[in-house]
Order: sequence, then structure tokens, then C-alpha cells
Amino acid sequence: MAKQVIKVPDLGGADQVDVIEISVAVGDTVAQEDSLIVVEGDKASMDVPAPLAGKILSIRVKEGDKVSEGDVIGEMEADAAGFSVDEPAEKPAVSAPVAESVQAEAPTATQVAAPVGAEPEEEAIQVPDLGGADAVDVIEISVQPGDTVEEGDSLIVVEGDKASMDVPSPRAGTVVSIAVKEGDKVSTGDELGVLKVVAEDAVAPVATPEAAQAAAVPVGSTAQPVEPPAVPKKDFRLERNLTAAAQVYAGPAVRKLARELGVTLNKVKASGPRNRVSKDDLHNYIREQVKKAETGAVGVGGAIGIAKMPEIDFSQFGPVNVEPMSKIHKITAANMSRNWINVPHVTQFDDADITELESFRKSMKAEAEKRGVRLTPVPFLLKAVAAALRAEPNFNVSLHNDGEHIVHKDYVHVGMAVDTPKGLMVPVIRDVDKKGLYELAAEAREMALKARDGKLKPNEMQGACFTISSLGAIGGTGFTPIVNSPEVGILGVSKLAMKPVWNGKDFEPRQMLPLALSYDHRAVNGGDAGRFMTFMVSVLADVRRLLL
Ligand code: CAO
Repeated sequence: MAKQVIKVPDLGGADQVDVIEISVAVGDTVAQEDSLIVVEGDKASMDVPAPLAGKILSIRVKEGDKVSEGDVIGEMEADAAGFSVDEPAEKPAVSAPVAESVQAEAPTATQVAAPVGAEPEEEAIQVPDLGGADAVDVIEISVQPGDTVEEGDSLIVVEGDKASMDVPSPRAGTVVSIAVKEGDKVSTGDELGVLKVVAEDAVAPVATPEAAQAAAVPVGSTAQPVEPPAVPKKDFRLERNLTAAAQVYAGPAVRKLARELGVTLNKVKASGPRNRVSKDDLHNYIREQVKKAETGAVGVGGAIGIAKMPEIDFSQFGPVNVEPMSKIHKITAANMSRNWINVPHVTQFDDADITELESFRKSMKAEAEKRGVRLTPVPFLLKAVAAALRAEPNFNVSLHNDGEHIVHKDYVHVGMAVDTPKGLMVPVIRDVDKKGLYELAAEAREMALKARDGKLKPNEMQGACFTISSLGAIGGTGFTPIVNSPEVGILGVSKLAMKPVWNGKDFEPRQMLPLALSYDHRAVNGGDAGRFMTFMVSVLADVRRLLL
């Protein structure tokens, strides 16, 4: 097996480029084209691939070194009769880097039909000469319509097999449109977008920076070429790093590997110079994720995380019968978990003295029945909740999806949890604040029946501002309901009980209704909840106020 000296290939004219990553170690076995080192010039980085398959015998460079074409990178032992980079065989020893991308000056995007004149003109911009590469990936759009760019500012970043490169703006101006998007494939000459050039910058059509410089003659001037205006060049790689989390500093091989493994690069902790993500970083990230998956811990910020539910075979403890969950049950389970995990819950408790309300309700029962409705405590609770939502509008809100706004609602629709054989359903009674007690009683009953018969339409279960969950007819002294997000509050009602209440002189038997108000502490605070609950309790205690 032949020992081969590996040398830095043609760098497209660039000299003294930085070695920014050593991708292999002595003793590693590599396939032909595997990245050995990554070098970086002024405008692009590129992998230097193995010229042939074999074993790495030595590495003569280290991160931070500067290398030029022909410098020795190391030695390797070829797997089979191969070819040496010193003695080119039929196939070139090192594939030409895509787009000849490590260059002192990367080619700028090509202007088409740049006018000579003082008025700002729109110019089509084309993908420049990519050094023979074809159909390279657009991996980043660095500007958007309306952005002002200087000559040389990055417009897009493209990535071929071996290198990524910025496509810089040929001129200073304003971006009118960008005709490509991330994931597109582009080739030399493809339309990239439209640039409106600033008047004083207007020049004749050019294709290269050199030509641009030669042509940069002030309008109105004659033959003498003058120095082009000094446009500060930027390091776009660094700038991208600093301005957008999604724009990660990584070499093509690392990007390719990340794509293959389905890893989002901006989640990977970078350890390289200038926060560059290396292959080792990627491997470490994957090791970490696998470990987490194996231990069942999903990261929630702390060291412990949420442990995965263990799989248990219950038949080992006794006879069991396994049956499928209903669709409603599955949806409820998923929603409950989502709301429980996402919503920071607080539950506030109080007892409402509904002694008067109960005597009023009982006195009205016969009349209600004549009208064909059952007057249970639920319509009174609906009415009290509606009044409280109007009195404390901070409860009649939802958090906006963007996480930056609160949606205030000027309607009062209330959901009512109904226990059905198929699972929990929450029909919504609309405009509760505008309806009377009999109307609410009739609608609540109709909705409960529809829910139990499985006849609720999707729109009859949407749009609630708040939910009431009444377990009063079933029993219990209290429970902590889960907020039905995106609503921010839910009232849990337990069983009415006769309790001794101190009236200042004696203990008096009063009919007390236990209430539990759970709320989303991201949207409302304890003060809002305290006021809401106090209002509820006071209107339920004084039925005249409720009817107002
Ligand atoms: N305390 C004592 N008795 C109560 C009461 C309370 N808090 N609330 C209702 N009752 C009484 C009613 O007055 C009625 O008795 P009368 O006929 O003598 O008046 C009896 O209990 C039965 O009421 P109901 O259940 O038929 O009707 P409702 O209007 O009280 O409730 C509904 C309707 C749909 C809310 C209820 O049937 C229901 O499904 N509740 C369960 C909700 C649920 O599952 N919540 C949990 C969600 S989270 O898992």
C-alpha cells in the first residue's frame, strides 16, 4: 500500500487561508472525498477532501495555521493502488472546490443592464460565475426587500458539495426583490433578484469586481478612471453569526452531516473559533440527545427534566382487560397534558353563600317547569361568571400566539364541561351576558343533551372565553380544574353543603357552594383572580345583584 503525501489543493488563487478545523485524527480510516481539514479565506470556507480512501498516517497542520496551495497537510496510506496528489492520475487528486470559493475576492452577483445616469434604476441581479459548479443550494437569504446594501454585502449564501460562499451585492443600493428562497438550487446566470441602485453609484454594466472598479467613473467624467469610493468590506460570516440564531457558522461537511442526521444546527453548541460548529460538536450533541432519550428525560431547563412514563405490564399483578380509548378521550388526554405543561396554574378557593339563591331557585322551580326548563344552579353560575368577566375584563383574554400580545375579548361565551359516556365534552354557550336565566337553563340543558348524544357540531365547542366545570351533582368538597387553554380561567364547582357560618353573634346554618378558580398565571395575576372570585361570591350571595 502506497504512502501518499497530502497537499493543499488549488485554492482558486487564494493564499494563506486559515485552517479552521481538523476533521480527522491520525489512525482514522477515511473514504475518498471525506473532509480532512476545513480552511477559510476571506469570503468562504471549504473542506479539503481526502484524495483517496485510506488511513491517516500524520497530520502536519493544526487549527489556526495558515496554508497555501501545495503546502503539506499530512500523509496517508492508500487502501488500494491509488494515485498521488504529486503524480496526478486520470482523476484529479482533489476535486476542485465548488465555485473556486476560497478566493481573496469572491465573485459578486452580476448586474444586468446597469444604466448610466443619475436617477435610481432597478437592476436585475444574476447569480455570478460559480466556478463551474452547477445547481448549488441556496442555504441562506441574507437580505430582504427594502434592505439597503453596500457593494460587497452578502445577498445570499450558496452551498455546493464542498464549500459554501456568500454571493455579494455588485453595487450599493436597495433590495427591491429576491427571486430565490432557501432550499432553491441556482446556477450561474439565474436571476437572483432586483436591486435599486443609488443614483451617484450608477455605472455601466459590469460582471466582476475588477471590471466594476475599472468602470467606476463618476457620471459626467470622461476617460480617466478614478479610484472607486471606499466601501468597507464586512466579514459576512461573522455578521450572520451575530445577527440571527438560525444562521449558524459551520462548514459544508458539517452542514451536510447535520442535514443527513436531521439536526437543526443552531441547537448545537459550537466550540470552534468564532463559534464555529465542528463535526465533534455535532457528534457531542447527538450523543447528548441519545442519552436523554434513553434516560427518558426531556430537557425543560433543569438538570432533572420530565421522566418518561415507564411501560408496565399490569397483567403481572392480576387479570386485566385492555380496550381502545375513544377518540374524544384521546383528544382530551392530549389537551390536558398540553395545558398542564404549558400553563402555569394557580387555583384560588372560596365558598359562596347561596342560601338566598337556593330559596329563590326553589321558589321558581315550578314556574320554570311550566316553561319546560329545569332551574339548577348551573344557569345562575353562568350568569355570575358572565357578570364577573364583564366586571373583571382582565379575565376575558387570551395570550396571543406571538407571545407578545394579549387578546381582549368583547364577547362573553362560556364553556360548560359535560360528562358523557364517550368522555368529557365542553359545549359553548354564546353571549351569556345577554341572556336570561330561563334561556340559559334551556340552552345549558340542550347543549348537555347534545353532548351526551354525540350531536355537538365543532363550532358549538369553540370560542369560549371561560369554562365552568360543575361536579356539584356528583359530589366532593373541592378540586383544582385544568385551564382549557387558550382560555385563561376555569371555575370548578363542588357540592353545595350546609355549613355553620359566624354572623357576628351566632353560628348560622348557611348553604355554602365551594368554588375553585384556576387561572393561567401568565395572563392574569393573583389580584385579578382575587377580585374575580370576590365578585362572583358576592353576586351569588345576593341574587338581586345577579338579576340586574
Ligand atoms: N351542589 C348540589 N347540588 C347540585 C349542584 C351543586 N353544586 N349542582 C347541581 N346540583 C343538583 C341540581 O340542582 C340537580 O338537582 P335538582 O334536580 O334537585 O335541582 C341535580 O344536582 C342534577 O343536576 P344536573 O347534573 O342534571 O344538571 P346541572 O345543571 O347541575 O349540570 C352539567 C349540568 C352538564 C354541568 C352536568 O350534568 C355535568 O355533566 N357535570 C359534570 C361536569 C364534569 O364532568 N366536570 C368535570 C370536568 S374535568 O374532568
